[in-house]
Amino acid sequence: MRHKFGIMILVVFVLSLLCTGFSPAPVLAEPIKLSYANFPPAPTFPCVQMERWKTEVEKRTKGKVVVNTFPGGTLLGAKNMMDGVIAGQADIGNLSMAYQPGRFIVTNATSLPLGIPNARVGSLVLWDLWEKYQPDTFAKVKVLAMFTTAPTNIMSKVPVRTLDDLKGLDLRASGGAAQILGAWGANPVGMPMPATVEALQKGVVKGLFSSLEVMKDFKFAESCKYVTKTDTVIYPFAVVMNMDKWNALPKDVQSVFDDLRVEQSEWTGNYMDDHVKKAMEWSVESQKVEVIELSAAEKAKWDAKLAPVTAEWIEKAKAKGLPAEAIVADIKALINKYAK
Ligand code: 3IO
Repeated sequence: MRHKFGIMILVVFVLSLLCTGFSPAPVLAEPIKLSYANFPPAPTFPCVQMERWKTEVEKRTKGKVVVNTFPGGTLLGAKNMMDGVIAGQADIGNLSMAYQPGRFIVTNATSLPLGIPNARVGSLVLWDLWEKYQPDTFAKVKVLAMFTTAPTNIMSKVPVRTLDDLKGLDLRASGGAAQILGAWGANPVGMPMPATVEALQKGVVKGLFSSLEVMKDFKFAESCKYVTKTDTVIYPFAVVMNMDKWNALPKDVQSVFDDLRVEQSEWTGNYMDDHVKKAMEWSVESQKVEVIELSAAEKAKWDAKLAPVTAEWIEKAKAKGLPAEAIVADIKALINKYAK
């Protein structure tokens, strides 16, 4: 009896081996489906880069991975992106780090006034900085990309030609960019970018301080007829993935995602730089926007107001136990490296 049972087990074992061996499992396998949340509307740059990433991933994994994208805050909003991804409400999420300045202290140091000249350089600098310091705040997620906007400028309903024009002016900005506005004497009003549309319509703010591609992508040129060129700080962004979902991916898929990280970050920087040019051509030609350039003397006054900003950040970051001077020195060195 025992002997017969043993043979049965053996037969079942051999049969099951044959089955797995001959079944066309890879062809029949369901694709891995990943959700990707984003906070602004589909035509804006964070979503354009999301669609580009989706296309590349689906192509490079030969259909093994399918990415479902959720623009416009339909899955997660601007301020709960990081926590939502950690909790698994979305598998992947794109966030603007300026909305939680205290949470992303190291990476937000890229929005100090240190002279990042464009989004391509900003994105490469941010990536390297993150990789070097690997702040704890990202310990619970897999980082898939980091990029920055182009430098920020003032978009407003009233002309801003001098620091006096700026004094007490309500302008929308977040994080490091808001601090810059404050140092100039304006009144920074914090809110995520998508909320700015209504705030401008209702007159809650008179303009905003951000990268200029939003003039076209959010149609801000229809109400903000003035742009004051300051080319000051950037806004840093991150794309993060739920850690359990990352760990569950097959190795070959992980390699595709890993290989895309720097490429995607630089691609987004280049897209942004190019798109700012196109958006401003449209704004000037079809929306009659006036571009105000500060005179050298006026610019010197604006720059002087920013002189203490970095020193103050260093003091605060040091008090929190961060190697603040090294972080600032690294950012400067990386700007030199990539701006050449
Ligand atoms: C931004 C955020 C969402 C959509 C387009 C955008 N262009 C520049 C930004 C950065 C910014 O101002 C912000 O609030 O993160």
